Amino acid sequence: MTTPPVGIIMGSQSDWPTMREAAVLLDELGISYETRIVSAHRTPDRLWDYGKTAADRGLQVIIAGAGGAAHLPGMMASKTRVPVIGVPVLTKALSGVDSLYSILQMPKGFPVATMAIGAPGAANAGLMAAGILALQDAELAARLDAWRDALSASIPEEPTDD
Ligand code: RP5
Repeated sequence: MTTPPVGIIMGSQSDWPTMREAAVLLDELGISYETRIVSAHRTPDRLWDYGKTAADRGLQVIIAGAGGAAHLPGMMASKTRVPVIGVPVLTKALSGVDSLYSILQMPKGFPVATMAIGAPGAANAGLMAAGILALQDAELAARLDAWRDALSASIPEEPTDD
């Protein structure tokens, strides 16, 4: 089976409603991806195996989402040179600020491109992955430009009362 360019990984099934927003964007832009539940704490061996094989399998970008003690994106970045985009999942206890700080403050040497908390961050992760892949893919670049133009065109110039 051919490896898609993007891997979307998440710490739990409960992260999927958020991470699906990244998948929706990749679908819209015609980018294939795989999805996996990979928990830093509950399935550490799965995390290690995924990171160890990511580059050789041909993954080009990993989008990693987790909530709370959100160690998945950072640990994945420590295990592979494949760029990791981190998505802090919204939490009940601390509104996702715990997730954000867990992902954001990486030590020098192991970067994670950290997005906003929650669904907007997941959607932007999809767009960020598209932008990275578009550097080497002119057709994708054109689709991404068209997507951005359509978004701009959808914004009205004046507010209404409705
Ligand atoms: C994290 O704990 C997951 O990424 C998830 O955001 C959070 C809660 O997981 P569940 O208890 O819903 O499985 O590891």
